[in-house]
Amino acid sequence: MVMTMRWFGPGFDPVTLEQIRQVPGVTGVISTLYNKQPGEEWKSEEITALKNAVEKADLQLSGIESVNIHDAIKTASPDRDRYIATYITTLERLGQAGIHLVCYNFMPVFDWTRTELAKVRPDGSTTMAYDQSIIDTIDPDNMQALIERQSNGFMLAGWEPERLAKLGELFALYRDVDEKKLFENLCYFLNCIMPVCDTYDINMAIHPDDPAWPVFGLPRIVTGKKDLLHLMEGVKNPHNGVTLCTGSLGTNPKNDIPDIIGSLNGRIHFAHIRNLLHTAPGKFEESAHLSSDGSMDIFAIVKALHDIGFEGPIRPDHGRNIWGEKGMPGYGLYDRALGAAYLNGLWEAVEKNS
Ligand SMILES: [Mn+2]
Repeated sequence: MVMTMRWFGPGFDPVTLEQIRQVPGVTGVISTLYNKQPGEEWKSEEITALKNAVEKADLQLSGIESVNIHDAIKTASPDRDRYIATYITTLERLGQAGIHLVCYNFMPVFDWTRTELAKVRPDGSTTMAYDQSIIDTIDPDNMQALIERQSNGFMLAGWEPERLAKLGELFALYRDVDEKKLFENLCYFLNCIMPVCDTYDINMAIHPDDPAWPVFGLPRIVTGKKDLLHLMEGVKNPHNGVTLCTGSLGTNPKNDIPDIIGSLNGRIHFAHIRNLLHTAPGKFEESAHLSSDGSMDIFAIVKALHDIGFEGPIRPDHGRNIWGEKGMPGYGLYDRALGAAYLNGLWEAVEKNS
């Protein structure tokens, strides 16, 4: 595996590449052109500038998270082919720049959802938390405001105000899109982009839905083993793969993550590892990465990845804000660095014992 951290780019991320470079064992970053709207074309110069900035700091650009997918593609609007053509152009340019991994999601309207972005834990750290009983009382119109209020002033991935300003129109687009249609639209998109992925050896890695159940009545199609295997069968090309995100799949305690890892048979292209503490059904908070701090067995997850011979990028996913850091929720430096060190330690132990 290749240990990486997510980096949002200059002007957006208060964490610097120089800081990331000093985290032991981290050799790459996962980044994006953070100012790009879904459906916008990425220019070659912009991609090269990002890559050069990363390499100048003696790190590798190990993949892109994300190239976001326009709602026209997710809903099969009449203009979807135009947006798919733009997506293919962007993939071509990423391929030409030597990028071989693209993470994306196929969630309607809302990306990841939390009800609290700075819940205070008993140790004084703050973390992101989710409570379905709160979501059940919230008007989706108020969701953007709820997230923005707690964002420490940062723009958060997937919560672009420009896009969500038209929430009513967005919901209307999805009115007739059920799970079956959403799945068909995903397969249509993947079949269109597989040729360019084959040409440039680009692994597409779908991010599971977070949380792993329908929110605000919108369909979800990437929630567990059955869905993932269904999608791998739906488009058999090995470039159609998965981002194994333990924090998203793990929102449903019934998801057996080591078993999912074993079943995906070489189709995991990227891994996000973090831990959650389940406090009640539909209620959880993001804990430290350490197994004993949450509800997941992180050792078993790392071992399962090692056992399948996983060679792709791993990143410590969300961390808490600790030591007074006023970081982007989930993406402060310190706790993610601790996470990377812990995951590297587990990996070394598994490796030396095998
Ligand atoms: Mn994730």
